Amino acid sequence: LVNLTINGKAVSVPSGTKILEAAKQVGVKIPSLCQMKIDEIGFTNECASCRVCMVSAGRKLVPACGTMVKEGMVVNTNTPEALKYRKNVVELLLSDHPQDCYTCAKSGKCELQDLAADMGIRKIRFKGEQSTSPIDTSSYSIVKDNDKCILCRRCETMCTEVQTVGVLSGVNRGFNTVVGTFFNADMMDTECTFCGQCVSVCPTGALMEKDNTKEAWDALAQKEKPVMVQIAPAVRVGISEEFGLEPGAISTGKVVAALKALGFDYVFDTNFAADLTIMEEANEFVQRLTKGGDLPIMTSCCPAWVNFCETQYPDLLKYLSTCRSPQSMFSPVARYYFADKVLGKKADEVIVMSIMPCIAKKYEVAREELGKDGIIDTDLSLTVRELARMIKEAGIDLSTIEEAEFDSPLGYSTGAADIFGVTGGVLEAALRTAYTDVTKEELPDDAIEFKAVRGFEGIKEATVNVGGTDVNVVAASSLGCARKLMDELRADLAAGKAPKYHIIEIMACPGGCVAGGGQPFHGGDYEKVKARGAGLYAIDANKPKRKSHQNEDIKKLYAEFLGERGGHNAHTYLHTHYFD
Ligand code: HC1
Ligand code: SF4
Repeated sequence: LVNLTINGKAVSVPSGTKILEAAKQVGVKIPSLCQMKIDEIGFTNECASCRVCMVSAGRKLVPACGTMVKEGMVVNTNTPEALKYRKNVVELLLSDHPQDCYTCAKSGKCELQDLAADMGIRKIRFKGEQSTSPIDTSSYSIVKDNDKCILCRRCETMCTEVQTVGVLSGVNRGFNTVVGTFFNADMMDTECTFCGQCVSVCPTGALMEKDNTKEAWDALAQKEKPVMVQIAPAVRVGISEEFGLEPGAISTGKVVAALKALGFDYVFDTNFAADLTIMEEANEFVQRLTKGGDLPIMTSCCPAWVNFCETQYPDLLKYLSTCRSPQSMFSPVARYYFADKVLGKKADEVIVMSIMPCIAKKYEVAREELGKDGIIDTDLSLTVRELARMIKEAGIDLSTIEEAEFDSPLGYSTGAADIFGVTGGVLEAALRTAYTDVTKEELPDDAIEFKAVRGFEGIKEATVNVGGTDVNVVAASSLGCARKLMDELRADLAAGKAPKYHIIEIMACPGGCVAGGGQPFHGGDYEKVKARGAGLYAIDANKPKRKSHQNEDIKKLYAEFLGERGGHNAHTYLHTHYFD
C-alpha cells in the first residue's frame, strides 16, 4: 500500500491508484468533466483531457485523474493556485461554448453548467474564436452538436471500448479537434446502432436524444383521433429519479396518472406485449428445438442489438428470432384489434405512441416493415427524459400524484413481462413459458426464478433441464459482450462445431433497458441502475401471476384476433424480417 495525505487526511491505497480515486476514499470530491469510471461495465475514461481536476501535490499542480499516488505524497485540493487554475480551465471551456444554457436541452442536467455555478463563475471573461459545426440531426435518435462538445472523450470510450462499435473518435488537431465520425459522415450514414450509451455519459448537451415532444403535444392537442400510449417495463422504475424519488422506486400507477393528466385517451402497457412476445418467442424456440431449426435462437427485442447484428453479423441474422419487439407487437394490436373491436375505428383513425427508456426505439418505429399498407404502426416514441419534461411542463408533480390504473385489456401483464427491462429478464421469462410448452407442466412457484441469469455481469450463462433436454442459455448486455458471443458462434460454425448455446439474450445497454440511453442520466453512478433492476424484480415477485402464458387477456387476444401462436395472423402482426 502507498501512504499519502489528502487535505490533511491520511489515506493508504494500492500502488497505481490515481489521486482522484484515492481522494474519493477519504470523502474528498475533486471535480472533473472527463474522468468517469464504471467498474461494473468496464468503462474507464481517464484521458485527462479536461484538466478540471488539477490539485496541488507538493510544489506542483497535477491532474488528479492522471497522476498516480506516491509514498509520502501531500495532496491539497484547495490551495489558491489549484482553485484559480481549475476556475481558469472552466472559463476557457466556456469561452468556446455556446452561451445558450437557457434553451439548451441539457439545461439543469449539464455537468459543465453545474461546475460553472459551483465555481461562482459570473461572466465569461475570455472572448475568443468560436468553433462552429453544423448540428447533426440526420438520425431519428441522436442530435450531435459538436459546438457543445468539450472533448472529454467519454462518448468515444463508451462507443469504442464498451460497445465496440467505434463510430466516434477525435479527428483533426488543436483548436480544430472534434469528436467526429468516419469521413465526417452524418450519424445516419454510420454504423451507429443508436444504443444511446454515448448520450448517457456525455457531460454536456453535445449528444442528446432527438426531441419529439412537440409532435407529442400536437397529437394531444388534436381532437379527431384518440391517442393511445404504451409504457415500457423499465420506464416505471426509471422515471422516479426525475421527480426526487429514490432510484428504483416503483412509479407505475403514478406514470399512468400523469399520462392521463397530460391528455392521453388510453394508457396501456408495453408489458402486455412483452407477455405476447414470450408466447411467440417461446413457441418459435420450441419449434426450432423440436423440428431441427436454426439454434441458437437470439432475442430480437432490443433495437440497437438488431441494428448491430444487421451491420456487424449479417451472416448470423437467421438466428435472430423473427419476433418483433414488444413495442412493435403492441402497436399493431392497438391499431388493428383494440381500435377496431373496442372503438370501432379504422387503423389510421387512432394515434399510437410509446414511452421507452431507449433512443433506438425512435429508429425502430421508423422502420417501414413495421407497418402495413403504408400506415406505420407506432406514430411516435418518446424517451423517459422527454416524458419527464412534458410532465414538468404541465405542472404535474409525479411524486405526489394519485395513482391510476392502466386501461384494459392491453394493460394487464404478468411478472414475466416486468423483468424484460433488466438484463437476463427476457431469457428468464421465456424459460418460464418454454418449460410448460415442452413438458405440458407448470414450473413450481419456487423454481421460476432463474438466479443464474440475474445480476449485472456482462455475460451470464446457465444450463436448464427442460423436459429431459439440457438447454444452454446465455444473456449478454453491452454490444461488446454481444460481440464476444457472436465471434464465438461464428468460429464454432466455421469449424463445423455445434453452437454452444440454445438461447442467446442480448441487450445493447450494459444492464439492460434500466440503463437505456433514454433513461434519466445516472452520472456514472451504477448503483442507480442496479436499484432500477431491483425495482423490476420486486414488481415481478409481488404479482399474482408470473408466467406469460397465464395472462388471460393474451389468451383472449389469440382467441379473438390472432388465432394460433406462430400462425398466419401472428406472423402478419407480430413477426418481422431483417436486412443485411
Ligand atoms: Fe425494453 Fe422491451 S424490455 S426493449 O429494454 O423487449 O426500450 O423497458 O420496452 O420493446 O417490453 C426498452 C424496456 C422495452 C421492448 C419490452
Ligand atoms: Fe456508439 Fe451507441 Fe453512441 Fe451510436 S449510439 S455512437 S453505437 S455509443
